[in-house]
Amino acid sequence: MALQAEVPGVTLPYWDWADHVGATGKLFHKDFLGSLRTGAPAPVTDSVLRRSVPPAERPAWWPANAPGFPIHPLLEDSFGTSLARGSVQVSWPPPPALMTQLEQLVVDQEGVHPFWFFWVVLEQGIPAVLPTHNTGHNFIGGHMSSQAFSPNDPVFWLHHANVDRIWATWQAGRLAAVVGSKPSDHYPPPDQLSPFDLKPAPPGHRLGDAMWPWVGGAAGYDVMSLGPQVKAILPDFSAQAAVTVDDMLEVDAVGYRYEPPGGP
Ligand SMILES: [Cu+2]
Repeated sequence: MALQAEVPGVTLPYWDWADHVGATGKLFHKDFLGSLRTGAPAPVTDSVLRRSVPPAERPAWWPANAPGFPIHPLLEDSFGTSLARGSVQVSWPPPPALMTQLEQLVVDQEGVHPFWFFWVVLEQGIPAVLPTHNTGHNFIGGHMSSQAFSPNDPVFWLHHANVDRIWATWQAGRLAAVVGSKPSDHYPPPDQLSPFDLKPAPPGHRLGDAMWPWVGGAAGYDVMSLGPQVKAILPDFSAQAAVTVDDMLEVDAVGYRYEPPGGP
């Protein structure tokens, strides 16, 4: 809703990993996000995401004072100040039927909250069986494979919009499957430990945790190992109220509505 207030009708595209309608070929094209590369990371050589784009090739909406798409020197993480891509060969795309199964994993498994399984598979995937979020980063490679600085590549936002979409689908399925449940029931109880490592969820992953950098005045809370470097160029959010994971769980209230892959 905040975005729509700025630009009426604006939408956030997502990258349909399961590629129902040939998404990969449509996104990674010289007329949109630029081509993919295999092998060692190297600068993108087509599209407006090149370091320098000749004036005649800039689209009408391109900012008049932008010569191209340089990467901030503090955020290039050894990949250089031109947007880089390039990867080793990974298993991709994920099979659509397995993605559907993941979205439907909404009921407790012998007393263990299903979010533990859903979260791990959505984030890490299952090697050689179900590539998901992490593999998507490495499939693109270059800046996208940087844990801290992958948002340099605009495809990051389409990648994470798909994470959010799958999560929203899972949440809707869980609300329907667990009669009388509410959005906070999408999360494991605070005292439940991970069935994988018998530890609580890490900071930033728990229901009441503030979401960095929107942590308000909380001193010492910082999930970024590169915090000082990033903070030097970030706006200061400390005067704003903290935003918690719980605040963001009601996707309907936040104003998101997702079109199915391939369009309505
Ligand atoms: Cu990511």
